[in-house]
Amino acid sequence: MKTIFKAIFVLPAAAILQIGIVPNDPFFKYQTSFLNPGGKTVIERTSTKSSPVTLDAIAGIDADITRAWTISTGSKKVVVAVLDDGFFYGHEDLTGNIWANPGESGPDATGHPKETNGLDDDGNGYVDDVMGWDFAFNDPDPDCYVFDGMRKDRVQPYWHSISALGIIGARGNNGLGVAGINWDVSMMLLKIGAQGIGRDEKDTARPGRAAKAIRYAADNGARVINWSGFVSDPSPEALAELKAAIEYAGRKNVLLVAGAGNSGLNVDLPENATYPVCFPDENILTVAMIDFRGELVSYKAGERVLGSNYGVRSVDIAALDENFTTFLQNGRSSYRLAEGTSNSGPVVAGIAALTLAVRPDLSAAALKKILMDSAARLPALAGKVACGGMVNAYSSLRAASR
Ligand SMILES: [Ca+2]
Ligand SMILES: [Ca+2]
Ligand SMILES: [Ca+2]
Repeated sequence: MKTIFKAIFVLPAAAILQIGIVPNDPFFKYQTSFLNPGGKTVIERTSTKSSPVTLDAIAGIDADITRAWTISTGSKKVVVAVLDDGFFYGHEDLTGNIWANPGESGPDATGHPKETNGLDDDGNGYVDDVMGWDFAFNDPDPDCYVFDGMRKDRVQPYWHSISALGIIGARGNNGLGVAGINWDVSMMLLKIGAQGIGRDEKDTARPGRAAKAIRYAADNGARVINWSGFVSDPSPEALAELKAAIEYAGRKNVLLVAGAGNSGLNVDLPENATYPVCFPDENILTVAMIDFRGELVSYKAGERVLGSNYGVRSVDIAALDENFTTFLQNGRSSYRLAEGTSNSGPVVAGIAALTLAVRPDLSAAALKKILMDSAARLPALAGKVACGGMVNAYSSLRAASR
């Protein structure tokens, strides 16, 4: 029996922070995005060396996860597809929450494992797709070990996706690492690019790979897709193909959650449009990022002002971008504070999945409405994001439970 304890603490700021279930994961104490006690909060940037950062935080500016856990800690039955550039699925705190395609698992008629028998056992058009698929190299292994484009003689792991996986579904209350929003979940891994592709050169194939991946997710049981990325400079044909795939997913009740982007722009303006964020489709939920004071993230980089993209027509909701979660360092499991809308998006995707664990019958439209209607309104978000608020897991699960 794993230890779970409940408590309500009175805070120095005289505010009463309501705390639900606190898991036993050792780095949960740094997961301020899940439970923000407010005040000067010192946390570590990484798990591997001391590099403390002091947060000037306001109590309750968080995703209210610990109270949501009093209602549900997730379900393996909920499948979340993650689109990214390759996955370190061997991370110590992620194994166990990676999707196992039931049609490609277990022994086949001749006793060979369906996972590796070279056959398309479930007839879905993909051979041995047990975790998902690598749409970049067209093979069943969506791994993060790729040619880096500059030195083809060197193979190195790529890390971008790993924080999304940890936020959505690091194993919770297992006495190790961090807790994901979903202690239990099934994460389908869909690799749509690789380091070296689409970074230094125009990656014209990326929208097509994303479209295929979205259709795969919709056809193979995913209810939520997280895409912490975008397509840059796509052709009209490529955009149309991508939009058609998202509409297809919508007809299968799949919600696509996308980070709004980190350029600090009003993406409602045509010259700033970015995709998939600016598609009008009802089954897309787009996510801005806020800091621990509830302000839209904005900072100067030289002469430029960067930060969260926004726009009341194109951007729906906000979440904290700074999440202490899983990381990959020197090819090994580690943990660190991750930033950007690549990480605020997965907070919302994770809460969408947790909400479906409570109410699996929700349509994509109903799920999106619950997430937006139950968001905690913040003054800084008025006129910036459609619902004017930050996602709140407890309120979402309560609304879904009614
Ligand atoms: Ca198959
Ligand atoms: Ca097989
Ligand atoms: Ca853990």
